[in-house]
Amino acid sequence: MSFFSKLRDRLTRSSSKIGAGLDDIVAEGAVEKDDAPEAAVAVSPAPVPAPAPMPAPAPERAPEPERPAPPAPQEQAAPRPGVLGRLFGRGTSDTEPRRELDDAMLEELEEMLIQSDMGVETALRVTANIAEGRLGRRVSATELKELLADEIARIMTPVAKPLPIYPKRPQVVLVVGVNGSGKTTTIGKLASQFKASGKNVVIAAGDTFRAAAVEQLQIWGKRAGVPVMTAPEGSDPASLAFDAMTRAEAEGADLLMIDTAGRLQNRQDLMEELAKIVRVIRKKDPSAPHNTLLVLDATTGQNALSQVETFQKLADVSGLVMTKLDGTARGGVLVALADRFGLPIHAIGVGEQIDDLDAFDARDFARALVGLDS
Ligand SMILES: Nc1nc2c(ncn2[C@@H]2O[C@H](COP(=O)(O)OP(=O)(O)OP(=O)(O)O)[C@@H](O)[C@H]2O)c(=O)[nH]1
Ligand SMILES: [Mg+2]
Repeated sequence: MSFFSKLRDRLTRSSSKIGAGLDDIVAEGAVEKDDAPEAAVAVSPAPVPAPAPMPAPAPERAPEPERPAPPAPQEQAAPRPGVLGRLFGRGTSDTEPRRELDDAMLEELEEMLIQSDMGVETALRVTANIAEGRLGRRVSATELKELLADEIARIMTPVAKPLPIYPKRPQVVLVVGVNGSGKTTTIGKLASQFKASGKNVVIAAGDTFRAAAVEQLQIWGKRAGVPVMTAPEGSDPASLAFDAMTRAEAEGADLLMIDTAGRLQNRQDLMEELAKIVRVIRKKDPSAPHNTLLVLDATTGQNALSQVETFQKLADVSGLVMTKLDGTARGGVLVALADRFGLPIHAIGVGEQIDDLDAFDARDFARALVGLDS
């Protein structure tokens, strides 16, 4: 299964209710309008041979001639375009209900986007962009989804960047985040993927708080054929990071991925410990860590925004990985993050298996989020 299909399936199944929300918004408004199918004939006096049945409500006014054709060229070839299809230059989707894009509809759209954790500011701007030049027009849910996907993709495209690989050896990748966000799993997945692409990878199990975290990494390490450096439980993670750098250098490793213990933003002591890890790594290589990945759990919704703020202060976050997009109705938070911080989003996770993590693709994400096919 392609990553897009997986993303779309999982986002639509358990997450983004955006697609369904848009269907509802349009359907609701279309029903409210008291324009029965016959009205379509009334407003289109031109004789139409073999009119197709038209469950869709009629437009209340003549469509504007400069209206761009919706991006569904294949539908033009539909055998029975119908009256509305001709009016709007559309084919089969003329059976879709349409609703006039007015203030009430925009408010509902805004509300729905805010509920999907897109954040108030981003939701307002996205809605305003959709409204621009289209007020008073009648749109179908599919058109609305296309418009929304385009807006989201426009916000996300500048941040969709795979983890950059530098010529520096070893390239040090420090992985940080709050408890349970998916750091260890993400390291396992990334290490396996880099190893499979021919990179020489070393992992440092810098979560010295929990023995289970070390075991978890060792399992991933075995699976990927990647050495995992560990230290006794309770020992100083900064000194493990230092030792790991020494070993990675000695072995000529391409990548050193350093796992860290989960830390909540309000645990000052743990946050200082993180700063210490960075200081110690820099003693070995002033340009390290070359990447500081903040792993965020999509199910935390808006809280992800404050996590970015806090970790940025301490650890100079260079990029984000968003996990658990398969288990949440809050996928919109990724749009808010991109809009607010502009930090690169390197990868997204949609499950617990190794191939459930992939590079972030703005267009795929936008279309999956609103429930459109690729
Ligand atoms: N559904 C789903 N589960 C995930 C994903 N990524 C990680 N998980 C699960 O989330 C749980 C926590 O993941 P970990 O990788 O242990 O998280 P962590 O950030 O290392 O946790 P701490 O070390 O305790 O801070 C595990 O059960 C993972 O299997 C994902 O993309 N989707
Ligand atoms: Mg962990």
